[in-house]
Amino acid sequence: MLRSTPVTTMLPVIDLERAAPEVGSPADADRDALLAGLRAPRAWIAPKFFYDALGSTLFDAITELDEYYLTRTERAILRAREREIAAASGCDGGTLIDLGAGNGEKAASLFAALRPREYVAVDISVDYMHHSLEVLQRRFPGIVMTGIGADITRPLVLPAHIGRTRRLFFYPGSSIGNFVPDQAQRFLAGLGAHIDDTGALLIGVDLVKDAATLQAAYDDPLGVTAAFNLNVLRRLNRIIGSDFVLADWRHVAFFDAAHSRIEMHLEARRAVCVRWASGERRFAAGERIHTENSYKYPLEAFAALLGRAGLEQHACWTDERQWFAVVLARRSGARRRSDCGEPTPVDGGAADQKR
Ligand code: AVJ
Repeated sequence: MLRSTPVTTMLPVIDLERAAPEVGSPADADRDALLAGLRAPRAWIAPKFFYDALGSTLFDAITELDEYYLTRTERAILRAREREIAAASGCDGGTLIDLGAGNGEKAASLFAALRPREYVAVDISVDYMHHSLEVLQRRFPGIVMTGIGADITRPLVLPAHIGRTRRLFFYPGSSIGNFVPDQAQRFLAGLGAHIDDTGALLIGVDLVKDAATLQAAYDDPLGVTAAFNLNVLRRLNRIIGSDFVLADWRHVAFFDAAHSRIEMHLEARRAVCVRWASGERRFAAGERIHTENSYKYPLEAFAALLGRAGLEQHACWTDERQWFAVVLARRSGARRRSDCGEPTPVDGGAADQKR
């Protein structure tokens, strides 16, 4: 890749994942976790492994699908409510921290309304992010930008130069749904530790709805989600040197109402034996590898989860169908800054839940 423009050399992109390749590094932890998952009686792969360069591109393609309502619905909410969101979040002149930034477009669409002084993009796919951030920096030369390559499922470490007040953590897309509720609580509490009374969290949450709509969003007829799911096996082959044959596996996705989550799996089409340097695993025909949970919350359940994490819902915006919610949270008991002001009351629709 050509990295010779002036912007590139000035734009700090810090790769925490590759910073320390010695024993005990994130790469080793990843390999260990993958092997443990493969050897488990019910095999599993953590969803963060979806996002190599191709996986991130396939995810972007998913967001274009008619069936995948999440991204489009969230975008519509953010667009329609950006003024209220800006007023309620009080990020003006502060630091916008984008967790799982991807190409940064979602955050960028809020720059004009939020008016951050600083933008920090955090994403596990650092190569993918690097290019996007260069493009963004050229479009918004007035905003100080930093890219951080980091696995947000690990405790977040922010470089010392990142602003401490008026931080707005932005965690869109319902990525919180990848965590089981206990993990989600710990993750949110961890974010709370980086937020003072002037800070907030703006988070996207996919809401419970009819199973057919949910199912279609994760099993599209074009097969993009299937490709996204199967791509994780290519990734595995590279990371642990395994010999998965993609044609031996099939994409499976369904809504588990009891857990209120979509589950994605890869199912063996026939009996297969997968080998890697230090071992092997036999899969019977029909046996599955669990690759993702995507939790869907009732609004009240999500507010309760925030509460258990030491945060509280400050405002919430949803679409007409109540399919998706954008929630603004603060630390519980945070003293309101005098210049923050009340969020603009939203016009009375049943879709708006405010504290
Ligand atoms: C990026 C985690 C929000 O769960 O909807 C999309 C990932 N998986 N299609 C989601 C995903 C299958 C997505 N998140």
